[in-house]
Amino acid sequence: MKSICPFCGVGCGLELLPVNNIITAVKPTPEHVVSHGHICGKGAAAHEALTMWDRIYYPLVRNKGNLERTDWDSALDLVVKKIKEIQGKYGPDSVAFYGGCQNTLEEVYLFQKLGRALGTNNVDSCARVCHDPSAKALKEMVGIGAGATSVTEIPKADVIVIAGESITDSHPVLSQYFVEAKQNGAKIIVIDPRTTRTDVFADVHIKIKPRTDIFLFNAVGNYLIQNNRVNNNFITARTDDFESYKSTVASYTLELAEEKTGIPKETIKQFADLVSGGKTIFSWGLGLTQSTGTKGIKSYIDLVLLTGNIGKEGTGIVVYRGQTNVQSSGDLIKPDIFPNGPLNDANSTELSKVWGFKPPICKGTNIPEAFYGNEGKIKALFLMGYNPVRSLPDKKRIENFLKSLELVVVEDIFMTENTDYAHIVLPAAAWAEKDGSVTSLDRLVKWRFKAVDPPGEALPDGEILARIAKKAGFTFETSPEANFEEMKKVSKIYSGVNISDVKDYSKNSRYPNGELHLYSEKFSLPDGKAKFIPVVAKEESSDLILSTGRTVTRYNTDEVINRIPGMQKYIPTLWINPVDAKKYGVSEGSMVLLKSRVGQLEIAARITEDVIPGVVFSYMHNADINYVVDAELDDETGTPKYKFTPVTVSPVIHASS
Ligand SMILES: Nc1nc2c(c(=O)[nH]1)N[C@H]1C(S)=C(S)[C@@H](COP(=O)(O)OP(=O)(O)OC[C@H]3O[C@@H](n4cnc5c(=O)[nH]c(N)nc54)[C@H](O)[C@@H]3O)O[C@H]1N2
Ligand SMILES: Nc1nc2c(c(=O)[nH]1)N[C@H]1C(S)=C(S)[C@@H](COP(=O)(O)OP(=O)(O)OC[C@H]3O[C@@H](n4cnc5c(=O)[nH]c(N)nc54)[C@H](O)[C@@H]3O)O[C@H]1N2
Ligand code: SF4
Ligand SMILES: [Mo]
Repeated sequence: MKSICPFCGVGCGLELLPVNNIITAVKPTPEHVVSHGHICGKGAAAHEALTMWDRIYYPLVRNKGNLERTDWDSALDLVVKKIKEIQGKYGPDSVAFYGGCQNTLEEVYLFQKLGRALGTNNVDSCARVCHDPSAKALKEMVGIGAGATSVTEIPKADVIVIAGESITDSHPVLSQYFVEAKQNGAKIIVIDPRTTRTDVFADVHIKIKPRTDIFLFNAVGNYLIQNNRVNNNFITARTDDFESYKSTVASYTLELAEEKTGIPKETIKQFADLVSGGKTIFSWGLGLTQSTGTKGIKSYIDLVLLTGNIGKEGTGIVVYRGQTNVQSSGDLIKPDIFPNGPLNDANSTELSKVWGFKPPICKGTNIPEAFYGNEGKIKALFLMGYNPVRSLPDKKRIENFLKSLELVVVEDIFMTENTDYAHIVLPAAAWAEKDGSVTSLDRLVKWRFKAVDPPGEALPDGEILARIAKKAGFTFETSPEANFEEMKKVSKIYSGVNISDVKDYSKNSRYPNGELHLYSEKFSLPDGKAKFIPVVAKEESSDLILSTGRTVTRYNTDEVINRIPGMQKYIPTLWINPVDAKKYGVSEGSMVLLKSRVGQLEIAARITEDVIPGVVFSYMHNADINYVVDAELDDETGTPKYKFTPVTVSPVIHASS
């Protein structure tokens, strides 16, 4: 049975081999238009988690402190009764619906529809903590909040810039395209404060000081303008606001960039010469979104416009979106926008014609606003496939917030750290146990086909949401096909996607209308032109910064991979440069105390030149790292700046007994 890997946004095609309702093996599907018969270790082992003993088999309700088995009707009656009670007491916006990036597109669509049916726009997904800065910058500057080219264009580029992303860890199957690009003679520039495995592709590695990327990009922009290396025809014909960009970057000299970023100006010049010398693809990951945030991405997209590298073969923008379906979560479930456009009466009325009810038009609360700025407003949370107690920063604060709520509903496939805080737990069917589509990081929409039945009484998330809606007096479609078609009626970008192409892995089913590279003629903004947005770099300094990120064998909060036999052992470490190790008296393998404004942790030191002095690094898969990571939020999107927490380290000295 065909399926799409449930982990990262590459969305590799899998062939599942079930025997007696158990998937015994996974093979790659050669015909898939992106993965072409490649998968990584996570995809190959994905099925092994499905049969683990602590899948949730039955609905559970907390009674005198313990979660106890109940039946579906009682559990869902209670969900609706409690939500209504709380909304009756505190108003419709006292309840929020968050999650869904490991769900299908149809489930995400139904989830936001349910929240809105119950009278609130408090709907959001983990796209918020991940690539919302990318979506926002792209929407404002080129029109659509998604990558502008497909990954299959990578081998056609002369130059590829990879900023703040480790391909070989986070999107490993894309490595094939970089190998091909190199064989074709492409030059690859990596911008990252760490040496990751992605360095094997790098012709130039810009080992930048964290959060100084805007100094780099503005200086490159200024250098190109000063040396007349910009694409004047493109700028004149296809963009707005170049003059204000030009005057903003005028003070960013190569010398200033060298001082702030720690990168020799000759290397910066080499970067500038390369991106203005041939067909270039600009790509990025969380090293920008969770570090310099939306502003950093804007200053990077300015370089795309300056060099006219968009809308043609072998050029454009690739955004390494994270989870299997996070692209469509970002497209469809947001508290400040409907799936058909801005929150206003006209759009609400248009939705009511399809939905049979009129959604409210006041802005909802997003995830960080609820968890950090709540001031008692949110009283109940419905979490679907979302594990905030592990994934949000300042973990102590999150624990206290979850404890303070009157109702926490958790809909998941496993008992997780999150279910410790749940009043009601709803057992969901996992990816291979249901049908539905997902949208990959390059806008490719593909279908997953059900291969096995869910365990116990677990149900597909879509079915659970439709049952809740029914109990609250609404009629929702349950079939994924019907929901896909309904979604197309309300989301313009998806309206041209054909479900039979979605089900055929050899077809290009990208939205909108199968376009490989967007904006060949005009941008999706009112006057058809792209928009320069000038950005001013902020001065920031700290003796030691904690950065967090990924490794190829683990996945996010580790709740799923950790269940796979053979993949369970994992010893968290803190990477520290030899210079800092000496400075702080830390030796290889010894325990150090890592401390920030919000918390502390003891962790083993790994002394390595793979990280620059002034930065320590740890994998985010460690359940406790977010006790130390601070909750500084991006000013435009609220995305946490997981890559920049001022910390101290010191050797752990235990008193001898
Ligand atoms: N194996 C695996 N794959 C995954 C995931 C996983 O958990 N495991 N998660 C998925 C998800 S949800 C996501 S969002 C993606 C994320 O994929 P990536 O974007 O690769 O995520 P990270 O490893 O968190 O961060 C990327 C890089 O940013 C660098 N960086 C930190 N600060 C800065 C800075 O200031 N400037 C620059 N230029 N770089 C900086 C870090 O050193 C790191 O190497 O991966 C997806 N794929
Ligand atoms: N320090 C630090 N923290 C970070 C990051 C970082 O770089 N550093 N990165 C952030 C990023 S980019 C992200 S995306 C978040 C991820 O944060 P989360 O989305 O909270 O983490 P996941 O581990 O992906 O959790 C997904 C949950 O969905 C459940 N699940 C899987 N499939 C299904 C399904 O079909 N139905 C249902 N109902 N549940 C399902 C899993 O069991 C799991 O509990 O973490 C963020 N946290
Ligand atoms: S690269 Fe991503 S989608 Fe492909 S098999 Fe690995 S985890 Fe799955
Ligand atoms: Mo993510």
